[in-house]
Amino acid sequence: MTSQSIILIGAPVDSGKDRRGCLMGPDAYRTAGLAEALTDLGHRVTDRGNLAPASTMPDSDMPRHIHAPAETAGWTAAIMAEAETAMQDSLPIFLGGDHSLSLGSVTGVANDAAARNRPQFVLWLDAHSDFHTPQSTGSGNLHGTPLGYATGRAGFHGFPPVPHPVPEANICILGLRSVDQAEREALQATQIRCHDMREIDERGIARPLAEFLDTVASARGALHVSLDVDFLDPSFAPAVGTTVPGGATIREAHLVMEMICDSGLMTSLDLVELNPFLDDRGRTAQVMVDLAASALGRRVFDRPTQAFS
Ligand code: HAR
Ligand code: MN
Ligand code: MN
Ligand code: MN
Repeated sequence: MTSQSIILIGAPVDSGKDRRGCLMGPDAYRTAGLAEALTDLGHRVTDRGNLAPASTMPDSDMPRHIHAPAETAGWTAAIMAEAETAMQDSLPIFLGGDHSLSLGSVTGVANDAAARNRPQFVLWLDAHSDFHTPQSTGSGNLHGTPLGYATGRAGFHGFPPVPHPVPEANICILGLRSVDQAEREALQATQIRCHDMREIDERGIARPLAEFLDTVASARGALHVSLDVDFLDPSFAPAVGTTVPGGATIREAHLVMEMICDSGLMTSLDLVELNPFLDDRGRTAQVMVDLAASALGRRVFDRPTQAFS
């Protein structure tokens, strides 16, 4: 693949849930050699270091059970602004941090796409659909809400406005196996493409992905990829607070990344939910770095693109 300018943006967000540890994620990716792996592939890599949250005021309209809403709103503002800047001339990789990071990354890149008159698409690789609003979440954990926020659902009091919501039809979720009742009902009323693990077992992972990538290509869209550690089966990726058995295998995950790379469509990437406190000798951090490298050109052999449909 052609050499790209890549910006690493550390976002040690740990406020999207109760269990602590995701704040160590950016440094775990650095320790596992992310910048070196991408440089070895011929890319120009700049590490911007870690962001800090903007300061915000609590909003009394936020439901009481929401965990750390003002802190997460501050992160959202800071990440959104940084995403827009980074998109000017580079491919940003957001190093999480828990998945509430994506309240800022997805909306920030979508603002950039709107300025360029390009439709924004999102590929969500996750066991969870993360489509809650602050009113629908039972847990009160905002890492379960970024797709709700990015699509413009109401109720995010005290958070930055979302001037360019991502159209539901432009979102594809792969890997689902834990969806709350309120999310299921809301999702079923949308055009979001939801592919659960049963469908992936039956059809393979390549076909639904190829269909989505074709749509992105036809629309000449920008593609944000959000990779949650728990997309993977916990036997390969134990370092996440919300393990759900029955996830993607290492090969399924690499195939996804290799197909994304071959498509040439990816314009931004999140690596989220890594909790290094729960890792086993750094192996989950290493898997995530290897997957990012696959998405950006690491190959055994070059081969022509295959048809899957
Ligand atoms: N749906 C559940 C909740 O809202 C679990 C959300 C867990 N989210 C993540 N990211 N780990 O996908 O609490
Ligand atoms: Mn998630
Ligand atoms: Mn998840
Ligand atoms: Mn309000």
